[in-house]
Amino acid sequence: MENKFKRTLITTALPYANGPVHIGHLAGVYVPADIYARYKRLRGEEVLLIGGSDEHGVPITIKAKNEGVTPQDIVDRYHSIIKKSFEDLGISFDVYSRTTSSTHRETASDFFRKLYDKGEFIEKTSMQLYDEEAGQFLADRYVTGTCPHCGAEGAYGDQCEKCGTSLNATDLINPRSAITGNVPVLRETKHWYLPLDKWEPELRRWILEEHKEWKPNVYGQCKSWLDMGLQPRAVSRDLDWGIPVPVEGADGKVLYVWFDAPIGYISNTRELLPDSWEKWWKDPETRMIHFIGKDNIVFHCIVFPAMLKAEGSYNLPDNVPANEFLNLEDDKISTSRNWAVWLHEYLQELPGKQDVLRYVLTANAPETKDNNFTWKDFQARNNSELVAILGNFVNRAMVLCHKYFEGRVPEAGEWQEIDLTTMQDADKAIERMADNIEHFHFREALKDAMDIARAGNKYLADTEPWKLIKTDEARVRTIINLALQLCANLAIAFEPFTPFMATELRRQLHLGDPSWDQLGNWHILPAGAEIDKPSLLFEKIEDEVVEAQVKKLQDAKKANELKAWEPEKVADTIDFETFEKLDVRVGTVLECSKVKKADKLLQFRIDDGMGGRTIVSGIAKYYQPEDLIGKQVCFVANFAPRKLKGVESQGMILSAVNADGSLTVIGPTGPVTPGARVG
Ligand code: B3M
Ligand code: ZN
Repeated sequence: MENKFKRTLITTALPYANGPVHIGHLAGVYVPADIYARYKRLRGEEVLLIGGSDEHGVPITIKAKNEGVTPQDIVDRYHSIIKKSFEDLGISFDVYSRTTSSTHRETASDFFRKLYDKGEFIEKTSMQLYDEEAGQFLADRYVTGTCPHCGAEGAYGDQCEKCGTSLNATDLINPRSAITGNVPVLRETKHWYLPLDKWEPELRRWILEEHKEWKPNVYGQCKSWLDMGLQPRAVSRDLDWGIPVPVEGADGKVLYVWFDAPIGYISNTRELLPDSWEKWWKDPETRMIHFIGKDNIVFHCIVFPAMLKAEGSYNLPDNVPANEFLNLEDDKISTSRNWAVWLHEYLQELPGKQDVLRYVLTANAPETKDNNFTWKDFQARNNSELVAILGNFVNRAMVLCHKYFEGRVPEAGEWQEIDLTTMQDADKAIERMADNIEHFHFREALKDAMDIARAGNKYLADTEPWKLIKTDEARVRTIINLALQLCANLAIAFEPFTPFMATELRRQLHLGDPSWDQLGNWHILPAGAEIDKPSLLFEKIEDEVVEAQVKKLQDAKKANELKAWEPEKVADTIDFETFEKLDVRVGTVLECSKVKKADKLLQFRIDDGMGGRTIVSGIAKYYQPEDLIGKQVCFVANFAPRKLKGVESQGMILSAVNADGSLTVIGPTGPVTPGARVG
């Protein structure tokens, strides 16, 4: 840490309490923040890890309305799911609170009031859509209509999901209120705006000149916002869910969710440390780091800093190491399509595998570009890295110690060259790891940690103590001593990444609670000290386990497609004569076989009561030939014959097209004489 700082305040984006958290949130924000916090603690530095749920905003009210419950019910439900799942994954928050807490309400209110009293806001009136029957202004998401760009129906007041264009609610053609379905009217409303333009020159200097070290994706996004020019931004909304605007004449108005949410970081620090929170926010020797995803960059690098500047007594963040997005099985994670791995479900379905998830998400962290999570990779990283490299090395070293030296750390003799090179390799990895963590390169840092285990495996393979034991026990003492010292180093190095394993390994080695400084200490386990019999740190993950997870995703995709299905529009009306032209009959399938060189086609011989006929039908994907032999089917008997793959088809077998596109053959519900007409 740079010397000018004494302590680090780490904040993590407050997840919206309108759903559980998924692996995308974890990889982008919570796992890296936790690695950083654990590392700092291990170094003995003063650090706080702040988290909490974001419980305001329109989506929460919409979800509540759809479910017929109150917004409070929604946030109570998801706050507890989220909080518990973070705890179970070992995210080591010093505080995890919520924006509906009384401390937050007071802190956010006071903050607004201070800016108001200082004259930092401008008041503006504008025309907004209003639902007269519901008696309320309509948030953008509460208005739907036709997209003015692509003509799609059901576009929202802030965005058309069909063409992706962002919209203003007043741009929609034929706008409707989502509450009553009525046509909204325009009505004048007053709001408070933070003039970001006023802060633009200072923000430019602060970011573009003084923080060139920020990650290129973060710096670049800030630069393009600044280059476009900043505009005043409304910090209040007409809504009945949120923190009331604490000034007179603001009935029915609440703080905009993006105004109160970042203040949540302050409130939660205050809730944890009512008497000493200020030093964490105002002492220039405190370094503040915001961990967020890329969609939150502008709020954390421009809007919140402008708020803090307007207030005047707070520090600005020193860094905002925002990450890109994580995809799942090569597809964008989507809450509405249920294309996600939900943390609370993972913890239930793969119990005891917290470290594996933490490891895989770190190894695939979307640090510089979008990255991808697949269950196959999850399995491979577990089996060929955690089990085969890390677990295997530790296990071998400890087993050998028990086999040859009764589970006591043998005394090392004089180091030989290979011992010294191994130590040097490990020392270098340790040094790189610290540097990488300090610079938020957690993916690289994890590789460095793994390199210590790699060095250990190589050491055992090169020295072959199991052969040497017959001829040179003294040398074997030295080798096992060093191997165990490497294990102890691994127990420290992995604490930020896989804390459950690290705790277990420290316990097995009777290591106590060593600090980061002990890394590179090759005498950390004293000779003669006892160690436990090793129990496996990681287990192999079998195919069935990941196959079940992939199937779960595919099922979700299917269910989603079905939800989106609508029956085809009914065709134009016809008269009886036209109907009568269609000659549909019932027949019995006598033979059925696949058509050669045509994977879609089945060939039927049908008893049609008229001497039989051959029909070819494109249903091979949905039926095995033997499924249909003996069954009765309906077919169009006067369909003009045509050749399919060289076979003449004399009619058409009727089938229904299901929502997922599959076909089901249509037949009578009871026995029918072959050749009978349907009508
Ligand atoms: N709840 C947005 C999000 O989850 C928002 C973050 C607030 S951080 C102060 O993407
Ligand atoms: Zn559109």
